[in-house]
Amino acid sequence: MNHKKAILLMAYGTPYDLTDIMAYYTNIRHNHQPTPELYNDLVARYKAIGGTSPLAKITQAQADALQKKLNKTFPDQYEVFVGLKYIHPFIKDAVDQIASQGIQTIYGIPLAPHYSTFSTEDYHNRAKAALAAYDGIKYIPAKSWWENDDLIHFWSDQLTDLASLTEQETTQVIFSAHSLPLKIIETGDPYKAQIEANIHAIAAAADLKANQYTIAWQSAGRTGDQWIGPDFVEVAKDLIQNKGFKHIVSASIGFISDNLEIRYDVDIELKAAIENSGGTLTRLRMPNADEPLINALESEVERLYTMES
Ligand code: FEC
Repeated sequence: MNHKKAILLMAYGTPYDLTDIMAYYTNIRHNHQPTPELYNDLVARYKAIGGTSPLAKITQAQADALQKKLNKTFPDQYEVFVGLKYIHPFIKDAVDQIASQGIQTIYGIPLAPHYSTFSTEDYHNRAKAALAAYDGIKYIPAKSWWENDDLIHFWSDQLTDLASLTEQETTQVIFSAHSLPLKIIETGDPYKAQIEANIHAIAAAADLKANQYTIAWQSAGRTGDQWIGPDFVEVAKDLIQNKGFKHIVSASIGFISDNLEIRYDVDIELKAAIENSGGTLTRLRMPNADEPLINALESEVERLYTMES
């Protein structure tokens, strides 16, 4: 038996190169191949950001940095694993690896800080389904960790540093998170409420007044559903074209990593819409594998340890 505990970091995953896109997209669509139009549209977005997303490297860097930090604070107690939702190494692969090492306890942490039945609960369900093949491995899930002070201050510190910009009457901060189909929220899912509470907490920490920021949603999927809105591109255009704003600060607080939704949806699509309307865009940095994010993950490990004991 192995006395260590496994930290299973679970993330979305991203194609490693253009040839992975069909299988990846088919997995996202619950085993239905995308139409040629949808497929070509996604390929074009990856090509526009250089062919691949930085997400794969960042997810691994987050795991490596957390392992290093845990080794220092709690020597010989934790082993960090990565399991992905839509591409290898899948969550099941990571669970199999953990089981093969004789580890008896897993702390499951989604690399997405807000809880949703659609996103984070699905990570846990995949881990639990894989664990059904093994007896006696304890699984302790992290529900949501957006309230972590290091993470809140990661965002608010950047806004404080931009005070000379955000205090101008012609500047508006747009906070955004990934949209979800409205039908998910209507079942009582707390995702939207958590995102809004997170935004108000960041704004309060940065001393923003209510008229200095707006909440909007980004990256709605190409499905027939109605999604949570308003969409951040429409909001930004309206602020510049109709409300007298000139500068937009984008804070994409629903994500922790640079990925396609940041590099394409914000850096290309949102930027073009703003500039074509006569405005300018400043985007806040993402947490990636920087110290505040790794501190937040370590705090989550400590919280799960307390819950377990
Ligand atoms: O390669 C990259 O860097 C992008 C990775 C990526 C992340 C991500 C995060 C979230 N998504 C969420 C919800 C949905 C829903 C659908 C959906 C579809 C896509 C498609 C791609 C994609 N997502 Fe994603 N998402 C990423 C990538 N997502 C590609 C398919 C093409 C497109 O629509 O753009 C609709 C499909 C469905 O119903 O299943 C809904 C949520 C998150 C944030 C939480 C998390 O990271 O788990 C919510 C990163």
